[in-house]
Amino acid sequence: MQTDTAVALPRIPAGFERFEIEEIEVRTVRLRLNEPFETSFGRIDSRLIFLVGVTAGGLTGWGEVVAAEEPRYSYETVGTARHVIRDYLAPAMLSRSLSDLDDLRSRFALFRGHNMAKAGMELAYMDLLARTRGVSLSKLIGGTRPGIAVGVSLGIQPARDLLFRRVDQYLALGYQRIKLKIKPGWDVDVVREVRRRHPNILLSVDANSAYRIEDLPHLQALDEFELLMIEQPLDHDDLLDHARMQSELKTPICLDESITSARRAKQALDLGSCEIINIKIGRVGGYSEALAIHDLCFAKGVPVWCGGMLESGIGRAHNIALASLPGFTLPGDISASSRYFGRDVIVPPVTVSANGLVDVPQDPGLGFDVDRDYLERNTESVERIKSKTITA
Ligand code: OSB
Ligand code: MG
Repeated sequence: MQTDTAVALPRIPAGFERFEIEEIEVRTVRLRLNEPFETSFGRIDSRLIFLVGVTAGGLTGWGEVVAAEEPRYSYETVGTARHVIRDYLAPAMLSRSLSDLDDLRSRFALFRGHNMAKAGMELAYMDLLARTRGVSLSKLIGGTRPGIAVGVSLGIQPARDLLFRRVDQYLALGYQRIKLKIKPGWDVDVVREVRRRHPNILLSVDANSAYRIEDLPHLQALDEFELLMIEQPLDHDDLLDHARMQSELKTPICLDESITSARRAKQALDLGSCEIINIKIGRVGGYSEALAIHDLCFAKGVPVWCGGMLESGIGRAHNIALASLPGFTLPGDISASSRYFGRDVIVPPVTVSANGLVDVPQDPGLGFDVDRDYLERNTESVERIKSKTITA
């Protein structure tokens, strides 16, 4: 039996507060992307950002539901999340006073799935809790890093030269790791050329489930490029074929889509389906599950890193707090606000230093102000949910 080194991880300290949630605001805001983002499942030019604001005692906590408009990365969409929050999660949150994160988690556990919707609500609650206590979110969850290492995720480009230029541009900005989206027809040759141009950078690829186990011989061609990892080569819900593939591949497999809970993470590690895990708070249903996956991997010495979903600054600020935990030893997909949007919903925007670090804010909660006027001007829909009454 493996004996894990005992590690004392700081966890959310118990408090005495009980929240009477007064209002839950559910808002969608359209933000144009600076440049279209293309993956193996399609191309988008804007993000319909889904924000949740939870108010109690004169303070508002903010969360973001990372679901996209179409069910491609995940079965959840903006539409399903709006339905599930309005009809199930918000009533559960408002039904009686709230004692702690575990109380909220157990109310939501009565409903199956819909992790992104649940996470949006948990995020808002955690920001509210941190603001109420006057501590940063990072401090609240036991973060230890003053700054986090970041990389950039580069979509499939209309032409190779455009990709090579993007790579140079982001390296010049200081990003510590380049991740290339791949799919059949945009993979080995592209990666070979990027590696030839940059023999020493941290380089990884993300397939978003574009391959099948039969493609193993093709993907083995990537082994010579000393990639940091190949992310999610096979189906979104697969663990077994990933384990078969990992046993034949030198390049570490990192799972993204397949890891939807701490239990799935443990099963993936037991099976040998991956050597690295990408943690996205939205995909796993919120902080409680993200922290559990972090702790599991930390105890086993499995590296984790924080994934991204082209979030607005609100979701990004939560990612920064999460990535300040000690087990996040690889650069995250947490780029500067300007990599995504002309203007972000938070002030100040997220910036990346010349050595590829993002500062972890020390101010209470998310540590950024929400630009409410800008939100208002770009809002597509807003609902305010109070106990049992929904007003537009
Ligand atoms: O697979 O990591 C992914 C964006 C949307 C959906 C899935 C993914 C991504 C990214 C972008 O790779 C990461 C980012 O926010 O910069
Ligand atoms: Mg991914």
